[in-house]
Amino acid sequence: MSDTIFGKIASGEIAADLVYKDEDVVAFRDISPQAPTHLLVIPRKPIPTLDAAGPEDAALLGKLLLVAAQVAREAGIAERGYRTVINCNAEAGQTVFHLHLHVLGGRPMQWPPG
Ligand code: DGP
Repeated sequence: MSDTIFGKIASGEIAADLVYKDEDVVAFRDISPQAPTHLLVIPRKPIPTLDAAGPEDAALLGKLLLVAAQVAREAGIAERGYRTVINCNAEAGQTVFHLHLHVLGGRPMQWPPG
């Protein structure tokens, strides 16, 4: 298992406000929300970045997106709209090196992102 904070959340070693879990994926509320709804969807597998994912992860990456859509619907933000974001490496702002997908909603989003 990963040594990152998200690996510890996935294993249950550290608590988080979980909104979804199954054998492959966990989703929980971001500790520092950037929108009224800000969820994180992570694989249990400790893939450090999107760049480190390989063809063997294709089904898992697809599942992350489907879980993101499910938790967005359950959070009540799907109809108005929401944004999914994966920050990859330092220049994109990645700070936790366990792959995670942000689900942000509940307010209008700007484009392009800053
Ligand atoms: P990123 O910048 O893409 O690596 O996003 C990391 C996010 O993780 C950031 O929005 C804050 C969140 N975060 C960091 N530590 C914790 C934690 O211990 N618990 C929870 N729930 N979220 C965390």
